Amino acid sequence: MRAGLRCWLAVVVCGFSFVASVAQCPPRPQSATVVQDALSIYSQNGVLNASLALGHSVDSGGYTHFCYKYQTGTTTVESPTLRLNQGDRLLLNITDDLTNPGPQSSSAMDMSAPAGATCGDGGPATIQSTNVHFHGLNVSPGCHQDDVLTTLIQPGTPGFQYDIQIPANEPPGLYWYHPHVHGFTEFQVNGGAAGALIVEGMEKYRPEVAGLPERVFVIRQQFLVPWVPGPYELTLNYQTTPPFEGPMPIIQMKPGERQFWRVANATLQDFMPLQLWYQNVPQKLQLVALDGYPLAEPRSVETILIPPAGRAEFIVQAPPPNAYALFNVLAYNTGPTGNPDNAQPLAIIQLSGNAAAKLAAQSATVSAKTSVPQAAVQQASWDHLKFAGLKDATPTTQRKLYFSEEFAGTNGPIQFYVTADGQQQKVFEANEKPMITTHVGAVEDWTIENRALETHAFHIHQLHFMMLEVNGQPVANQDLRDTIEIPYWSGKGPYPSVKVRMDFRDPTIAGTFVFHCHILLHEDLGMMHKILVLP
Ligand SMILES: [Cu+2]
Repeated sequence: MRAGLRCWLAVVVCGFSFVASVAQCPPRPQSATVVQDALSIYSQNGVLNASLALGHSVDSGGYTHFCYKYQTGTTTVESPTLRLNQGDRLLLNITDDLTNPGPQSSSAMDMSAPAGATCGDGGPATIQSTNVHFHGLNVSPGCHQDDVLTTLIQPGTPGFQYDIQIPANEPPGLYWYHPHVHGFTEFQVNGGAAGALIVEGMEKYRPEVAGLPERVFVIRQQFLVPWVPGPYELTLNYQTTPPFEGPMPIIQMKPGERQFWRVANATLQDFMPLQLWYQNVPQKLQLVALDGYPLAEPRSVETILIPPAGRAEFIVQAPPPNAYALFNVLAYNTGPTGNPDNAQPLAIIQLSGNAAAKLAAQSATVSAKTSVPQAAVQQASWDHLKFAGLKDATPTTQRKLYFSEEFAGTNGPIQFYVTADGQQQKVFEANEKPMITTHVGAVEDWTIENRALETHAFHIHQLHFMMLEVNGQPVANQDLRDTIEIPYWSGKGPYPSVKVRMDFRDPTIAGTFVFHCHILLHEDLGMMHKILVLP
């Protein structure tokens, strides 16, 4: 982030009046208490039927909160974990309760309404509009499913019904949901509007996790002033974390216990190398899935890098008694024009027998879900899992894309671009024609370069892609990902790149959808384009 852009944004944002609104969001957990998982809600008889309302608050520190409110009895909770099985249907009703959510509805920040078809309430996209993206799900981009291009939900309307068919061959794992109105995604995700979605059945592909107590951790980020990269906090299941050592969220484990951790990076921009330190020594983690796709083989690692929007699922061994145990994020260098992603602890891990942990537990109960017993697990066939056989498929097309940035005018804002090679660099517009057109049945190898002095995170909707190469070298593990970091260019030498295989063989995903950088500021400023998959 260069100074020019920061100043421009400060003028834009600080020119708005921040209106203190009625607190709509439920209170968030106190810092330095026992971390609890979000409430899980489950599909029943093949259907998960739920209603969420998007609300807004400003906390005592001035941080703006956005929240997905879910009513359970007389209690309102935030961002429940949606749990479905392969082949289930998700009926999700979303209402928009936003009123004066910060920058007042200003015509300067209204984005043009999507041209052509509209889905939902229509009208202009403003700071008060919302919609939902189901990140990672290999589902239709059509209206009422995972359509972020034409779906707009406006305040004061009856709401909007999502009706999503989870494919029978959907990879089991951790996905997530968040708003995706172009121009305002960062603002709403910044405030915390993000939740986990789990397709059950990991133990059928990765039997290592069968019988283990399961934890779902969502790491979120909040800038003090959205759009102005500056002071921010990371939160772990909505508990603020200290930027340095200090009172921190407490994760409890039983002595000798192994737990199955499912971690989503729901930050706006943070590239997170995660580690577990026991007595200052990084521990081995057994990685079993990335981006909601089980690994072909589990992997023993010390560091798990999750780019913004990525997920990692791994097995953790409890620390020995009296060990000082931390769940840490390491620093990550995003390059000369990137944001500093600093090292900090996310939580302290305490054995549930410890006196301090007992004390903390008096006010809170850990809600670890115990997964199905090992004996009950039937192994499923990998041959039927989505994207099976992609490795041996013959690509029908090769493409090259690149990320780039430039100043526009004297000391003006940076422009952020993602471009298909041979086309003109331009920022995304709602009414643009697709930058790439392909068809159902295609298998394409894409080389994506980073020509900017800043790391970017490539994401495409509706499908996972197979990792083939990094910087021209074959990767050791051909993982299936939906979001991948592409490190910054140093200013000389070849551009850093990844080569991935895109699978358009499933007719479910026919339609128009997007690929973009998942640093949400970049996405909002137009580092995104459309792809059309013809039936
Ligand atoms: Cu970016």
